Amino acid sequence: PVESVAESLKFDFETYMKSKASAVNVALDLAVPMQYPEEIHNAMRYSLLAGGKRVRPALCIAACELVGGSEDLAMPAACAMEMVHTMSLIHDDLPCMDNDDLRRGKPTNHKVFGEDTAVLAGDALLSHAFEHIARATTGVSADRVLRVIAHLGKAVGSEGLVAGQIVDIACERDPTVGLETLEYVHTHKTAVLLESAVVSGAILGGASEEEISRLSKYAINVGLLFQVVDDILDVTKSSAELGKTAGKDLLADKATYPKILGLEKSKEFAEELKRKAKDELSVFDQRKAAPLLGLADYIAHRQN
Ligand code: GRG
Repeated sequence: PVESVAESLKFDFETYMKSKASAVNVALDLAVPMQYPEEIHNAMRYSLLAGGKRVRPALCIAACELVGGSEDLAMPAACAMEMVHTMSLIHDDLPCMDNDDLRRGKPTNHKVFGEDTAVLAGDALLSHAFEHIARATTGVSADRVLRVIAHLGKAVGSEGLVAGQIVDIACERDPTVGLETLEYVHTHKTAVLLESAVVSGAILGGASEEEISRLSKYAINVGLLFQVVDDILDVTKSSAELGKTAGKDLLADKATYPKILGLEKSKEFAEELKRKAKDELSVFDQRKAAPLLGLADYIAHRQN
């Protein structure tokens, strides 16, 4: 019976994620319509609608619903989170950054449209994210919308994503990188956008300062957890699929949690991050917190 309860909870979480992802996909399709000049809108839509998991939008909507708001209130901000995320992936894949050929199982944006258009597609998505929050959010006071825009701006700029990326570039192939720097990179490259998604949803839904602060800590822990699990999977996958790791050779010297802490300690650290994330949610109605609790479990236990 314990197992079947766990199974049914897992099923609920998957259903929740699928229903949010399809609502977000519809909203994204409308938010970035095909129009003149076709070349740029085609490139923006190619990556935006390429079928990511929509974790950031789901977090934004779940946080809004948790504090009493609705999906509609959060949808423009949720879409903006995915636009920013997609921009960061397009730019991260460029030859001057990670130089990747594949993303979400398809050729990367610059492989299809060329580097010039890919840079512009990222820029346009970034800019549109802010415009979309400002124009499309309805039923919320202007001061809340302004707070969301400011929070997202900080999360993307030189104190957020860009900070994480530049430190990451500086650290590439430096095996002497320590835990503190590794944590800085992951917090900034990944956790701050997840945090912005959660905090934005909470602000729009009318959360108290105490609730916002707890949700912020939840998201930072979940973001770091995401990366620690990623590092662990890299080790367990590469020993499981011998010879299939050619693409990773370039980054063989990159610092990771298992390299610094060892595999066992990395797994313990992941457990601790998951526990800390869930502890922050203990003040909420546990039934209403189920999507965010489920997301922490999903990120901790995913297999790829
Ligand atoms: C140009 C303003 C500006 C910023 C760009 C390139 C860059 C700065 C930052 C890179 C950020 C980056 C690529 C972080 C990694 C993010 C990450 C965890 C990606 C994987 O996310 P998932 O698993 O992917 O949610 P899907 O495909 O499901 O959406």
